[in-house]
Amino acid sequence: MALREIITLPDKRLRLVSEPVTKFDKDLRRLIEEMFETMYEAPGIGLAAIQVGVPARVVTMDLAKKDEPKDPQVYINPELVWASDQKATYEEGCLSIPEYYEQVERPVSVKVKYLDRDGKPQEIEAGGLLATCLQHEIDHTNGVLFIDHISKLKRERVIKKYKKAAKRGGDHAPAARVEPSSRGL
Ligand code: GNR
Ligand code: NI
Repeated sequence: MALREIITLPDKRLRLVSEPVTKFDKDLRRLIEEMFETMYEAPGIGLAAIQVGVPARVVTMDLAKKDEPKDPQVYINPELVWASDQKATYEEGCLSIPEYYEQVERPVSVKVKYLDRDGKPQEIEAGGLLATCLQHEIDHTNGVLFIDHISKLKRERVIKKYKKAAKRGGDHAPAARVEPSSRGL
Protein backbone atom coordinates (compact mmCIF):
# COMPACT_ATOMS: atom_id res chain seq x y z
CA MET A 1 0.00 0.00 0.00
CA ALA A 2 1.04 3.57 -0.46
CA LEU A 3 0.60 6.97 1.04
CA ARG A 4 -1.04 9.60 -1.12
CA GLU A 5 -0.19 13.28 -1.05
CA ILE A 6 -2.80 15.47 0.62
CA ILE A 7 -3.57 18.53 -1.47
CA THR A 8 -3.88 21.87 0.31
CA LEU A 9 -5.13 25.39 -0.36
CA PRO A 10 -4.93 27.08 -2.82
CA ASP A 11 -5.22 23.89 -4.92
CA LYS A 12 -8.31 24.43 -7.08
CA ARG A 13 -9.14 20.71 -7.12
CA LEU A 14 -10.52 21.18 -3.60
CA ARG A 15 -13.41 23.03 -5.28
CA LEU A 16 -14.37 20.16 -7.61
CA VAL A 17 -17.71 18.41 -7.21
CA SER A 18 -16.73 14.75 -6.94
CA GLU A 19 -18.35 12.03 -9.05
CA PRO A 20 -20.50 9.26 -7.53
CA VAL A 21 -18.91 5.84 -7.24
CA THR A 22 -20.52 3.26 -9.54
CA LYS A 23 -18.01 0.43 -9.52
CA PHE A 24 -17.09 -1.47 -6.37
CA ASP A 25 -13.92 -2.97 -7.75
CA LYS A 26 -10.26 -3.48 -6.97
CA ASP A 27 -9.42 0.16 -7.77
CA LEU A 28 -11.96 1.38 -5.22
CA ARG A 29 -10.63 -1.00 -2.57
CA ARG A 30 -7.11 0.24 -3.21
CA LEU A 31 -8.20 3.89 -3.01
CA ILE A 32 -9.93 3.21 0.33
CA GLU A 33 -6.87 1.42 1.74
CA GLU A 34 -4.56 4.22 0.67
CA MET A 35 -6.93 6.87 2.04
CA PHE A 36 -6.88 5.14 5.44
CA GLU A 37 -3.11 4.88 5.38
CA THR A 38 -2.82 8.57 4.47
CA MET A 39 -5.44 9.64 7.03
CA TYR A 40 -3.82 7.70 9.91
CA GLU A 41 -0.39 8.99 8.99
CA ALA A 42 -1.47 12.66 8.78
CA PRO A 43 -3.05 12.16 11.34
CA GLY A 44 -6.69 13.07 10.73
CA ILE A 45 -10.07 11.75 11.84
CA GLY A 46 -11.63 11.96 8.38
CA LEU A 47 -10.59 12.18 4.75
CA ALA A 48 -12.43 12.74 1.47
CA ALA A 49 -10.96 11.32 -1.75
CA ILE A 50 -10.60 14.75 -3.34
CA GLN A 51 -8.08 15.59 -0.60
CA VAL A 52 -5.76 13.07 -2.24
CA GLY A 53 -6.67 14.45 -5.68
CA VAL A 54 -9.31 11.86 -6.58
CA PRO A 55 -12.69 13.44 -7.43
CA ALA A 56 -14.81 10.48 -6.26
CA ARG A 57 -17.45 10.55 -3.51
CA VAL A 58 -15.49 8.42 -1.04
CA VAL A 59 -14.96 9.28 2.62
CA THR A 60 -12.89 7.48 5.26
CA MET A 61 -13.20 8.20 8.97
CA ASP A 62 -11.99 6.96 12.34
CA LEU A 63 -13.16 8.73 15.46
CA ALA A 64 -11.54 6.30 17.92
CA LYS A 65 -9.40 7.97 20.58
CA LYS A 66 -5.70 7.19 20.88
CA ASP A 67 -6.23 4.61 23.64
CA GLU A 68 -9.11 2.91 21.81
CA PRO A 69 -8.96 0.25 19.09
CA LYS A 70 -9.11 1.48 15.51
CA ASP A 71 -12.60 2.03 14.12
CA PRO A 72 -12.23 2.51 10.36
CA GLN A 73 -15.43 3.68 8.68
CA VAL A 74 -16.13 4.15 4.97
CA TYR A 75 -18.92 6.28 3.51
CA ILE A 76 -19.46 6.09 -0.24
CA ASN A 77 -21.74 8.55 -2.06
CA PRO A 78 -22.79 10.01 1.32
CA GLU A 79 -25.89 12.22 1.27
CA LEU A 80 -27.42 14.35 3.98
CA VAL A 81 -31.09 13.31 4.16
CA TRP A 82 -32.01 15.19 7.36
CA ALA A 83 -30.46 17.80 9.60
CA SER A 84 -31.72 19.09 12.96
CA ASP A 85 -32.75 22.72 13.38
CA GLN A 86 -30.64 22.76 16.51
CA LYS A 87 -27.08 23.87 15.83
CA ALA A 88 -23.82 23.28 17.64
CA THR A 89 -20.45 24.97 17.38
CA TYR A 90 -17.29 22.92 17.08
CA GLU A 91 -13.69 23.90 16.46
CA GLU A 92 -12.84 22.43 13.06
CA GLY A 93 -9.61 21.89 11.24
CA CYS A 94 -8.85 20.41 7.83
CA LEU A 95 -5.84 18.53 6.52
CA SER A 96 -6.15 20.60 3.34
CA ILE A 97 -5.93 23.86 5.35
CA PRO A 98 -3.09 22.91 7.70
CA GLU A 99 -2.68 24.66 11.04
CA TYR A 100 -5.87 26.68 10.79
CA TYR A 101 -8.69 26.08 13.25
CA GLU A 102 -11.95 27.93 13.63
CA GLN A 103 -15.34 27.58 15.27
CA VAL A 104 -18.01 26.33 12.85
CA GLU A 105 -21.73 26.18 13.48
CA ARG A 106 -23.62 23.23 11.99
CA PRO A 107 -26.73 21.14 12.70
CA VAL A 108 -26.08 19.11 15.87
CA SER A 109 -27.65 15.92 14.47
CA VAL A 110 -27.96 14.57 10.95
CA LYS A 111 -29.17 11.55 9.06
CA VAL A 112 -26.87 10.38 6.28
CA LYS A 113 -27.56 7.87 3.52
CA TYR A 114 -24.54 6.16 1.99
CA LEU A 115 -23.17 2.96 0.51
CA ASP A 116 -20.77 0.79 2.47
CA ARG A 117 -17.58 -0.61 0.94
CA ASP A 118 -19.57 -3.51 -0.55
CA GLY A 119 -22.00 -1.12 -2.23
CA LYS A 120 -24.80 -1.93 0.18
CA PRO A 121 -27.13 1.01 1.07
CA GLN A 122 -26.91 2.16 4.69
CA GLU A 123 -28.29 4.97 6.80
CA ILE A 124 -26.87 6.46 9.96
CA GLU A 125 -28.20 8.97 12.46
CA ALA A 126 -25.38 10.89 14.02
CA GLY A 127 -24.78 13.52 16.67
CA GLY A 128 -21.74 15.19 18.19
CA LEU A 129 -18.35 14.81 16.55
CA LEU A 130 -19.61 12.19 14.07
CA ALA A 131 -22.31 14.58 12.83
CA THR A 132 -19.76 17.37 12.46
CA CYS A 133 -17.25 15.17 10.69
CA LEU A 134 -19.83 13.68 8.30
CA GLN A 135 -20.95 17.17 7.30
CA HIS A 136 -17.33 18.34 6.90
CA GLU A 137 -16.58 15.36 4.61
CA ILE A 138 -19.83 15.57 2.62
CA ASP A 139 -18.94 19.23 2.04
CA HIS A 140 -15.58 18.12 0.58
CA THR A 141 -17.36 15.84 -1.91
CA ASN A 142 -19.21 18.97 -3.07
CA GLY A 143 -16.16 21.22 -3.26
CA VAL A 144 -17.07 23.01 -0.03
CA LEU A 145 -14.54 23.73 2.74
CA PHE A 146 -15.16 24.52 6.40
CA ILE A 147 -13.92 28.07 5.85
CA ASP A 148 -17.01 28.57 3.66
CA HIS A 149 -19.01 28.44 6.92
CA ILE A 150 -17.08 31.23 8.69
CA SER A 151 -17.17 34.99 8.15
CA LYS A 152 -16.11 36.31 4.75
CA LEU A 153 -13.42 38.43 6.40
CA LYS A 154 -11.83 35.43 8.13
CA ARG A 155 -12.20 33.24 5.03
CA GLU A 156 -10.53 35.75 2.72
CA ARG A 157 -7.73 36.27 5.22
CA VAL A 158 -7.04 32.51 5.29
CA ILE A 159 -7.22 32.10 1.51
CA LYS A 160 -4.83 35.02 1.05
CA LYS A 161 -2.37 33.55 3.54
CA TYR A 162 -2.22 30.22 1.67
CA LYS A 163 -1.99 31.92 -1.73
CA LYS A 164 0.96 33.96 -0.47
CA ALA A 165 2.62 30.88 1.00
CA ALA A 166 2.21 29.09 -2.34
CA LYS A 167 3.84 31.98 -4.20
CA ARG A 168 6.75 31.94 -1.81
CA GLY A 169 6.97 28.19 -2.29
CA GLY A 170 6.12 27.93 1.37
CA ASP A 171 5.59 24.69 3.25
CA HIS A 172 1.81 25.06 3.07
CA ALA A 173 1.82 24.39 -0.65
CA PRO A 174 4.00 21.36 -1.37
CA ALA A 175 2.16 20.60 -4.64
CA ALA A 176 2.69 24.13 -5.92
CA ARG A 177 6.33 24.34 -4.93
CA VAL A 178 8.35 25.14 -8.00
CA GLU A 179 12.07 25.71 -8.16
CA PRO A 180 13.11 29.23 -9.27
CA SER A 181 14.95 27.84 -12.31
CA SER A 182 11.79 26.24 -13.70
CA ARG A 183 9.88 29.52 -13.16
CA GLY A 184 12.21 31.25 -15.54
CA LEU A 185 13.74 33.39 -12.79
O1 GNR B 1 -8.74 15.61 11.17
C1 GNR B 1 -9.72 16.35 11.09
N1 GNR B 1 -10.27 16.85 12.22
C2 GNR B 1 -11.49 17.51 12.24
C3 GNR B 1 -11.81 18.23 13.37
C4 GNR B 1 -13.01 18.89 13.46
C5 GNR B 1 -13.90 18.84 12.42
C6 GNR B 1 -13.59 18.15 11.27
C7 GNR B 1 -12.40 17.49 11.18
S1 GNR B 1 -12.01 16.59 9.75
C8 GNR B 1 -10.26 16.71 9.76
C9 GNR B 1 -9.65 15.93 8.63
C10 GNR B 1 -10.12 16.50 7.32
O2 GNR B 1 -9.66 17.49 6.81
N2 GNR B 1 -11.10 15.88 6.72
O3 GNR B 1 -11.60 16.36 5.58
NI1 NI C 1 -11.23 18.50 5.63
